[in-house]
Amino acid sequence: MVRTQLEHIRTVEDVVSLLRRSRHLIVITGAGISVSCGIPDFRSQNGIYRTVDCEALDIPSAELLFDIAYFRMDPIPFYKFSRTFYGMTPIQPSATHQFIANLERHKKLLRNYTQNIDGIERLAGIGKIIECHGNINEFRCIKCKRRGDAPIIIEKLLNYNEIPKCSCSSYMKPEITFFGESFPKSMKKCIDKDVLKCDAILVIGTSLKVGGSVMEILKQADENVPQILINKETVQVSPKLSDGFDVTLLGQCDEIVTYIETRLGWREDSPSAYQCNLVSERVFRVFPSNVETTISTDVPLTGVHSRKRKRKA
Ligand code: CNA
Repeated sequence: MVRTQLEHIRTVEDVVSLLRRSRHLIVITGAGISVSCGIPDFRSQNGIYRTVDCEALDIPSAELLFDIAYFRMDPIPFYKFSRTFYGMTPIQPSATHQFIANLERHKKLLRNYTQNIDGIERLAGIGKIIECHGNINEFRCIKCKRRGDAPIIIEKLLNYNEIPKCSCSSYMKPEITFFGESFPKSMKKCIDKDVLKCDAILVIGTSLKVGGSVMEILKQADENVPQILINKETVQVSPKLSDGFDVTLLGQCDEIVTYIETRLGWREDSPSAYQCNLVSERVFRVFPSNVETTISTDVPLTGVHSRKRKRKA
């Protein structure tokens, strides 16, 4: 059955009161929440898929970097590429990671299901976390499954360009779910349990294109559970599943969650430091009101918006 948008959740005010009363929030996150930490996402203008130098890495397409069959055949392009990532220190959690940690502190978080592999949620102190696609800072042999010593592997990769191998002479692979690999069964069990309890779903910084893992949450949740999107661009859930998010808040996720925190009284700043403009029914753009800046979106927004829009002070 197709889920229909809820009549009583349609404005920013509704989202704020929802978060005020919510006790069992599921927060689904994606690469967008780590972009301000300096880690590009997959599909944005400056994302990995558009910026990776395939020629230099000697791969036919950027998607193959995270393809398990390709990795088994030749792990060198992946490790060459990921050196940049491992070399990034120190990484600080974004305002959005902190927001999720604050939801947990205020006893509102049932679970954060992240598709991210950067492990920043742990740095931010989020305890109720499921890393749906694993963590790039842990390693295991692709053959004998022996665990690798991460600090040594990373140090040798960065300093000597050494591709990590196991004592059985097979390659070590970071414990992330590559395309072509299945998701852990434990995650499915957790989703099955959590969807029965959750009272709202917040989706932040993801195109939802990878599907699989987190789409199960949206599929299985009761149709009366509110679904809110916070993202730089609109995101279409399959029309077979739903006629859309109840409310969409467009903009930089760090700015939107900061605004929400001010409205919840969790911050000193005044809520009037932000503007919330109606874009179309149930869709709002949130941004700091004192900043004159250019908003860049990767796709034209429904109706009135063009690719680049000037913010008014
Ligand atoms: P994606 O398909 O690249 O989508 C990212 C979404 O975030 C897009 O819709 C963007 O518009 C949006 N976005 C980007 N920046 C912001 C911002 N500042 N504020 C609000 N929205 C923003 O990536 P998904 O997460 O949807 O795809 C899941 C993949 C990406 C998983 O398999 C991850 O492992 C993989 N990934 C993870 C990381 C990481 O761990 N940091 C980085 C890159 C890719």
